[in-house]
Formats: sequence, C-alpha cells, structure tokens
Amino acid sequence: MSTSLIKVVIAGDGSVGKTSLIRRYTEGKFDISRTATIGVDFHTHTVDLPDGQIRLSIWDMAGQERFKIVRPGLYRGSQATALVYDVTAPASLEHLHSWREEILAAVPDQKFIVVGNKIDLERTQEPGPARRFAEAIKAPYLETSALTGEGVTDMFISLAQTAMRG
Ligand code: G3D
Ligand code: MG
Repeated sequence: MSTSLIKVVIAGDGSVGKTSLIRRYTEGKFDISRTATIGVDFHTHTVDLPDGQIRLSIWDMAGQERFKIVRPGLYRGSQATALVYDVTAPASLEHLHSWREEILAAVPDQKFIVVGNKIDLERTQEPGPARRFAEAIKAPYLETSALTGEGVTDMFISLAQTAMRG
C-alpha cells in the first residue's frame, strides 16, 4: 500500500511558535536553545489517520516571515495551511487575515486551520475573535502549547485531515 505525501504550510508572524510546534510534533521535544533558521525548512512526518497513514511534508516559514518576495514560491503545491497566532500577542491574530490573503493569491483553493499557540502563558487575546475568524473561513480552530505539548498532535492531525478533504 502506498502512502500519499501531502505538503502543508505553517504560516504566521515571527515568534508565534511555528518552528517550536513543528519540533514538538516531529521530534517530541521543545527546544529551548533554538538556532535561527535561514531559508526553507521542512520536515517529513507520518501521520496515522482513521483511514490509514499519510506522509506530511511540513513547510516552516523559517525566517521568511520578513521576506515577502520569496513566500509565494514556498506555498506552491501545498494542500493546507495552519494559520498560527500567539494568544499573548493580539496583533498576531489580526495579521492572520493578510497571511490568508497572501496564500490564497498563490494557491487559490487552499484550505486552512487556525491555531492559537502558547496557551501555557497568560493569554491577552480571548479565543472568541479567533473562533469567529475560523468559522468565517470554514476552518477548524485549535489551541496549542509547543511548551507542554498540549494540542500539538491534534493540530497536525487536523491539518492532515483538512488537506485530505475534497
Ligand atoms: P516562530 O518559528 O514562529 O518564529 P519560534 O517561533 O518557534 O521560534 O518561537 C518563538 C519564541 O516563542 C521562542 O522563545 C519559543 O521558545 C517560544 N515559544 C514557542 N511556542 C511556545 C509555547 O507554546 N509556549 C511558550 N511559553 N513559549 C513558546 P525565545 O525566547 O527563544 O524567543
Ligand atoms: Mg521559525
């Protein structure tokens, strides 16, 4: 039986925790001393779904948050995007609109999930507006902590299922 390979993108402002979420999921750990990544960073990981396994190729913006010009090329061929914000940084939620617009310009039929990260910290952004945003764009809404691991497996399962959705 062959395993399909699905490309997914993790997008959102710098420092919302994208790299930490991917590390937590693919390596099962939270790296305190992280190295600044330049260029494209991607990880491949097998996900078990009720209907079988799929391989996710997970593309991290890896410092490209600042380089708008190169981003459209990174989105090409992807089937779903996680729009990640930080529940302690309300501006990062506001910016998800423009992340979504940019991705849709490159991949018009893109499907999304919305993720609020850093729930181990004291939140300054209530989940209501994020839930409404997710509902409006027909995206699942999840919350995570890359630090404790809470919600992280669910996030990637949801992303895989969203990518597989017809
Ligand atoms: P990015 O890839 O979106 O830019 P990073 O974000 O994964 O590099 O994380 C940015 C900072 O937030 C890092 O701290 C990281 O340790 C921290 N972080 C990421 N996820 C969480 C989380 O769920 N909870 C908490 N408490 N911190 C988190 P530094 O200090 O290295 O900048
Ligand atoms: Mg990063």
